[in-house]
Amino acid sequence: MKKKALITGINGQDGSYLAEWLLANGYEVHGLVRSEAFAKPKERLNNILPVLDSIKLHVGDAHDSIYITQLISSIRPDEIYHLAANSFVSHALDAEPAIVEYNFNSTHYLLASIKAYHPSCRFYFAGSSEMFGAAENSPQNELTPFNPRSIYGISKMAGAILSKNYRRTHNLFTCNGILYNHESVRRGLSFVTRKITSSVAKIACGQLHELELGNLEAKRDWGYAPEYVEAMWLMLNQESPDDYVIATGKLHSVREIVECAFSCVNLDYQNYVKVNPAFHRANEAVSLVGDSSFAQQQLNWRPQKNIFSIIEEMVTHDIEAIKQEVVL
Ligand code: G4F
Repeated sequence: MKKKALITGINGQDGSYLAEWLLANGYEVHGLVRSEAFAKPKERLNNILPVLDSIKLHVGDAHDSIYITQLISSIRPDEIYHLAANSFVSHALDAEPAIVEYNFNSTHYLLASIKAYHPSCRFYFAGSSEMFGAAENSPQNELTPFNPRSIYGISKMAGAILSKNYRRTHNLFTCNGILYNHESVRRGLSFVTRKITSSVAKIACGQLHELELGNLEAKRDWGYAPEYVEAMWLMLNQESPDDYVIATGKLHSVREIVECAFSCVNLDYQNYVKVNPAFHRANEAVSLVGDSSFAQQQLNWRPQKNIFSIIEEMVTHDIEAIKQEVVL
């Protein structure tokens, strides 16, 4: 019999790559999307268009407890990947209640429903390097204490602790993936790599004349999204559950990304990039970099593609999209 998986946030970057990976590995794939996605299907469902006929889509909200209970009871999935979240690291005060409420409650409802109605189901929680925040040591690994500095990081830390608690107290098979930044041609346009590659493509095609960014010296540990979703699957397919850092272990600055993207179209970034303090973030003093040795040993997972080839792929993709009149 086919294994069944449910992915919340299937239409996002990670959800769509994970759906493809699971289908290729013989799974029956169910995906949860919010009804708002259907208001802008071209934009919000674009990532899953190629697999739309092969998956079962459920329209609902992960932070509607009754709906979640019904969904889990009716599908009875073998694995749940909880990827849906408010995932932009915003520092806007008015966004805080929604981020905390959605990110924490959705995780709680899923875990509580699994415990009550389908305790053999394995659960993946999408944690984040943001949970380390102002980390005490570098690089960070699974033993590094959490010290989040953004409301997003706080909400993710709470979800990860809850998920671990259901593992220890209720014996559920739950895994927390502590993923560092991971990019691809499906990255949302507001994240810095895609903001840069889509703007470079527009500049190269004469549709834009400058690019405004925040801190060019900010550094991140950037990996490749399709590789990171394989790590999620590997986590749920071990003998026992655990938490894993998934990272490249290499730090690069926003300036290096900008330089690389502009060099793909033979332009000098200094003629186009303006620093706008509105895009600066407070509390970003620490450059987080991950140590994924535990995942390398236990899961036999390794980061492969470096960020500069990912950026080249993204610029090429975005130029092609503009030529085909896709609005970026
Ligand atoms: O691309 P970003 O917005 O990603 P961020 O905040 O690191 O968060 C991403 O990765 C986390 C870790 O995996 C996830 F938890 C989270 O959900 C998300 O996927 O920003 C990257 C860096 C930051 O240092 C930011 O300050 O780029 C810097 N930056 C500089 N100028 C900018 C800009 N970021 C954005 N979005 N826009 C700018 O103009």
